[in-house]
Amino acid sequence: MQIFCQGKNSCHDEIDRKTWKHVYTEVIHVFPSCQTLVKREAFLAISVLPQSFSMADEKQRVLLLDSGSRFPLPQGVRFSYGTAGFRCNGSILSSTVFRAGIIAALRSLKTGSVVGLMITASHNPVADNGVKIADPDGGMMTQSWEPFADALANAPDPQHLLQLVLQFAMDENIPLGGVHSAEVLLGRDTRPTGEFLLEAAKQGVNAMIGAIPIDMGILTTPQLHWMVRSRNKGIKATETDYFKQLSESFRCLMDLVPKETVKDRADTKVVVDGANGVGGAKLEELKEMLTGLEIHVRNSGKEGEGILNEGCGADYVQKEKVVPCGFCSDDVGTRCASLDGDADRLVYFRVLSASHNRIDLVDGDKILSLFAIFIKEQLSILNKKDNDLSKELPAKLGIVQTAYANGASTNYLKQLGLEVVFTPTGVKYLHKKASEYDIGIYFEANGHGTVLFSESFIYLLESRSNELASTSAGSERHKAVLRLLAVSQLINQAVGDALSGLLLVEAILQYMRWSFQKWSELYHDLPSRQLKVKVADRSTVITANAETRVVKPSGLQELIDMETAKYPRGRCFVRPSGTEDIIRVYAEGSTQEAADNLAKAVAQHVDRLLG
Ligand code: 16G
Ligand code: ZN
Repeated sequence: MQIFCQGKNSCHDEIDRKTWKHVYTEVIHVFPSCQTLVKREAFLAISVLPQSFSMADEKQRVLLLDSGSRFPLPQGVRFSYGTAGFRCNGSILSSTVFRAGIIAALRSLKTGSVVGLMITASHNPVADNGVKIADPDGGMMTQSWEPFADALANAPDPQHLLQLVLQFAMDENIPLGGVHSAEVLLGRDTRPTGEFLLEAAKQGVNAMIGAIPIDMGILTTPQLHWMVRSRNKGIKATETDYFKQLSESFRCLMDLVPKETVKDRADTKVVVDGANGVGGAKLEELKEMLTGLEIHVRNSGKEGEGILNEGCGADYVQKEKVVPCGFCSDDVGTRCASLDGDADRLVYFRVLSASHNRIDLVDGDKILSLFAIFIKEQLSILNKKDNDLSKELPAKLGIVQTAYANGASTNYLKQLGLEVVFTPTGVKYLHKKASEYDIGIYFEANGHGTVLFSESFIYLLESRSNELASTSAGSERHKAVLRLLAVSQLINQAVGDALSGLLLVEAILQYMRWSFQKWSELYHDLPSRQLKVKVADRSTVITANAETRVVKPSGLQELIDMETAKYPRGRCFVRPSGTEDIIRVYAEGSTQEAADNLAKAVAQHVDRLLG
């Protein structure tokens, strides 16, 4: 070993990290005929180790090089962690998933907690797949690690990969070589490429000494996030526990529906489009544990039922505003819901005319409004003014939306006296903002959202519940506290979850005695239009103010303002997609024609400037 360094440094300890590359090159010249790539790489890595590195460190290097060589980077593709992890055609994703396994293991080593790795491409076509990492709190991986994730995913060969890992571990103070142990929970949806990508993820985790991959099987994305969060809180976290928590909190909410309303309660039947994905199958299991709700699943993903996300699912229904496959004229008037491929999005709809392919859509904005009304009502029952001020429990309630929220929904929520704030598109932004409140409700119009309760507020609710149970059990105030606690149990605290969202919607509709129509007519959406523009480089568009203003290229925002001013109630913004190589244009106006024209005019400006 030392031969290679003689004449350079007499002691390996003195080889600075920065000179490793130089030594690599040199060694490659000395031994151009090593038998195999793996052996040569492993040998090289060991040969440049400072003596202070232990055998365990050496083993780690050999392991990374060895396993890295089994997952070569595909040619001509650049991977980017994007809004929701890496995504592309599933057949070329194994090197990326392998590397995501390494990142997840490092994240677990760094935090000393369990993390998650989910293999899914959500609402995208069946041939696509993707991978994302869940942090110990069950939320998305911290953004500060995204540049490292991007670099690792694109490392051209095992040596670069090794170097990146070693450098990052050093920068982040992550002890390697098995000093600490790590655990990564792995989940995947029903995509055909999921199984072989799972194997790549396992090998990625196993490439870090001390890290253990735990295969949790086929899951919805929110189930995996829930499991990670629960495991780190010391709560039982199997799928059975998940179903138990959902069904029990749902029963609790249903038991608290005022009895006098039972006779004229809302319809208890809901038909659910499972997008031929994992959500449909899970809902079939969950529904067996529920009482007071009749769930019928279509597009459940069973053999012969149809293709994942093709002509069905939440994304299709919300974007196209048409009847999904599997639904027909028999369904006219029935309350229906759509999940996306990995069941983290939920929208509702009612078939108006199957022959004309018309639906009445209730999107994420209206689901948010329903949740907000219910929670506000429970808080006001709880804080009803009487002589005893000590019984009040003031809560900071916040609503988080993105620029895609229909303007009519924002007006409606503000008129209710609620605090509404905006963030850029992507769950990681909305979730973070919502967690700043005692109760934060966030939703994207596409149906991804949840209700977050702060730990301290849950603690206050629990102590208030105990107090009221002994002083005024069964009082309206007591029931309101119990309802809020049940909501915090039912609705996923880690990430938007279509299954728990569906149960909460159904329980609230029963409580309010609302028909679908009543809910749908809370406010009328302003007509809107979305367009995409293919551009040479989407990163040339930089936005500010939660994506509502363009900062770069200069002059574009002025053009948007000029076009928008032509339309009463006009609103328009453009942003680079986080998942596709395009610029998205969104416009609203008082008529559909106005929205269409505004979107078209702005799209033309974008195309002219950047196309
Ligand atoms: C991803 C995001 C979703 C966002 C969408 C925007 C997560 C889990 N998912 O699907 O929240 O609305 O990207 O896509 O964060 P776009 O950037 O292509 O418009
Ligand atoms: Zn999804």
